[in-house]
Amino acid sequence: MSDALGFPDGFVWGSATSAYQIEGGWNEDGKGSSIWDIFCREPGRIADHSSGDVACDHYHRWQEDLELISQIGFNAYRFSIAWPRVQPSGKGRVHEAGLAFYDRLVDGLLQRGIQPYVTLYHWDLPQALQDDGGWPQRQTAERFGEYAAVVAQRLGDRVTWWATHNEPFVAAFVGHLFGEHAPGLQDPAAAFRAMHHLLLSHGLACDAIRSACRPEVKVGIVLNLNPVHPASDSDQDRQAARRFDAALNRIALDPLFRAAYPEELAPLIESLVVDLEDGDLKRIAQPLDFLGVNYYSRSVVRHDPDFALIQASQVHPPGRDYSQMWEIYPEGLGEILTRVWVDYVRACPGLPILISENGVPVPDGLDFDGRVRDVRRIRYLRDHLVQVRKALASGLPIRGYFVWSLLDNFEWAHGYQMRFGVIYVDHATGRRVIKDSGRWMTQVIRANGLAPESGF
Ligand code: GCO
Repeated sequence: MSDALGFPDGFVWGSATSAYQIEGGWNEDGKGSSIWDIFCREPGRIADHSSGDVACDHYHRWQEDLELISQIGFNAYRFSIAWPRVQPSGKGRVHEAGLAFYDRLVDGLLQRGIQPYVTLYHWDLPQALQDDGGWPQRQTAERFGEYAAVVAQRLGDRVTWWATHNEPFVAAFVGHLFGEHAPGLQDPAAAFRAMHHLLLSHGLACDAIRSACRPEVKVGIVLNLNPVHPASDSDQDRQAARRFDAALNRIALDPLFRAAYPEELAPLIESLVVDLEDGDLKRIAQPLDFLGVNYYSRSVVRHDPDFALIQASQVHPPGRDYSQMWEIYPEGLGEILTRVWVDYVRACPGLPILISENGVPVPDGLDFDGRVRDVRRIRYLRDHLVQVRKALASGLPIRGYFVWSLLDNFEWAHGYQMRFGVIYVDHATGRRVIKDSGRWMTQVIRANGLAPESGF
């Protein structure tokens, strides 16, 4: 590293998206419906009554988007594959037109010198599999293994970096316990079973990818991880924070790295995951080639007897800095990276960490002269990159950083009200404008180090 603010040679600078959030083309070229296609049509599910039917129209505008990635200077791009494009009913028949789209995308990235980082599942389960019971059913994990094999056979000659899942916690609990994401259930048993099967399917997909790809393939998983802090020094709040950490972070980390669920959750897992079989945890705990960490914020937690499952819930301390969705807490990135390293990754020599998402929803828009001066986003990215730089300086094996997101896109239950992009999208016309944060990222990437905030 050249100087106090420089990053290591070869550091990966990327941006990230997901299929449902940007592609649109929801029923084109034989694509099957996903649970999000159906969920968005249910009244009251999406704040602005929108859907990903068109989204950023990336399905048609992908070449323009690749040009923009190039123009900003990112050397990597993380995107997800829509399972219902590849297998419209989630099993059996493989749909050539769907695979061909991703084929072109991968070729287009490689031609521009941008490394593809593929995520196989970013929450858009084929509806036909939901109709058969979805993630709470074990057979869905088996279907996912088959789907992984299909995609890996097709793209594995060119794609090195594969994430099986994005944020299994969110897919399981926000989708099956809080009911805020598809499929919109509020059922603890379904949520815990979904979590187990998502993790199991990760193990099955690891096997499938490794046997279909070149030996240098890198297989990992992407987790949402938050440091969890007690709302007060009381014993009750501290214990609540421990339980919350088990339910949010260790529920994925412990099975993946230690082949065990956290002991705080044992009674819930034993009573709810009725089909946990011998061998499942071993399959889940396959050696990883990388760990993807998505970081946005921390969780501050108090004892809460009203939330029966873990008697803990989140509070939002006054007087802090907030975005439209969460507290802005850059130190938390350093904290979670260090914790993941000490508690899990250090025991796996050679295992790199990727910051696979980091970004912020703050209001922004076109100014009179056509520029988007998103100064709060620049500040957010810079403050978080300072934390990454510090973690690198203390020896953590961090290989890359991906901004969430490339484009303003469909932010799930919030619809289009949240803008996370370093590229502004006019959702009425599809027009794209690189924001000041995108231009700032260009300077960071060129310098391979932190650019000053001034000038933007
Ligand atoms: C997530 C998802 C993204 C979200 C982002 C902001 O990882 O939660 O990967 O789809 O858009 O996190 O909420």
